[in-house]
Amino acid sequence: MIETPITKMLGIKYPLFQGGMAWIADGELASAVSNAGGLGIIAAGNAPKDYVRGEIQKAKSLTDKPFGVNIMLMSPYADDIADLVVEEGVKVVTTGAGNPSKYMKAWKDAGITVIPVVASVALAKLMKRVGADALIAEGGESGGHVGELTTIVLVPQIVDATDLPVIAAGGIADGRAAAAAFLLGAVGIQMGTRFLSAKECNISPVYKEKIIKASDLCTMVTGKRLGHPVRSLRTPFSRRYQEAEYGGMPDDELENLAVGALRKAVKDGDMENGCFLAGQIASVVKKEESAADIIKDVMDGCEETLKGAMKWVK
Ligand code: TUI
Repeated sequence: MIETPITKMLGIKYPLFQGGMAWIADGELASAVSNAGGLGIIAAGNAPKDYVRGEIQKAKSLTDKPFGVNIMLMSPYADDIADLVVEEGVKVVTTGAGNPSKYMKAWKDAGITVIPVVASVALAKLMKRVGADALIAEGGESGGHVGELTTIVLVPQIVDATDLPVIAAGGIADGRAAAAAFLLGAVGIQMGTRFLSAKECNISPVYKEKIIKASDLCTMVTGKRLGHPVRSLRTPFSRRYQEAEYGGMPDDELENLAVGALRKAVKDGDMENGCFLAGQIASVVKKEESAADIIKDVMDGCEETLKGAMKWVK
């Protein structure tokens, strides 16, 4: 059993979060993770308020355990979702792809536990000042929108930057990597890519198959030119995007190329036009299994690795 400040703060059994993956992390996946003792998180992504409200209500009907909502701050609906979490009495909010300072007072007044994703020491310090309860330090190995630093470099620096509990994310899909995160000073882990293979994860079978068959060099980062680097599987779409990016396509045309691409991957498994977000650790994901089995495998492996870590110490 691994108990840390984050299990105590949130009232959860395991210090393990499921990442807020846009169009993927719905009420069903989040409630399955929460029922299994982790923290399930519904992703608001770019979705409007009514869609997210529906997923929150679904999760409430499927679990009596705590769950969270992730707010993607670049979304045109971010302000609406910021209100929604207060209206719906959501207990935990995580944020990504931006600075959530302007919402902090309203969330804290509503008694919400706020855990922003940070990819730099400066944002970590700012989040401490504006009242964050904990931080998620997400390295660039992760899928989706990525920062500059890797997890092994970022986590200890975020741990040292404030006295807040830190959850490590990016490149973690098994017990070995989870144990490494604890050794870096994290008190919890967040996984996205590993949960893509969960039975309760409602993505196209093509997407799941691509993750299970992925190899070590299967992802790439596109979007740097527009200032929004995104890690995804190498597919005909991502290669075409990369060619356009470095071939001088005008910015507005390049932006249009990506419109709706996440949805096309998740719902239709469309390899030509869909963007299949995934972390570099995808090749470690070997089979489809329940969220509960994933959590048990990672936490058992983590304990075993941590106990075994003493074997070189004389
Ligand atoms: O947000 C994510 N991952 C995401 S968001 C997303 S949807 C999207 N679609 C198209 C373009 C871009 C995004 C898919 N995946 N992870 C959390 C995360 N946040 N990673 C890095 C950051 C981050 C980066 C810079 C957070 C804050 C930040 O600085 C903001 C500032 O203003 O200082």
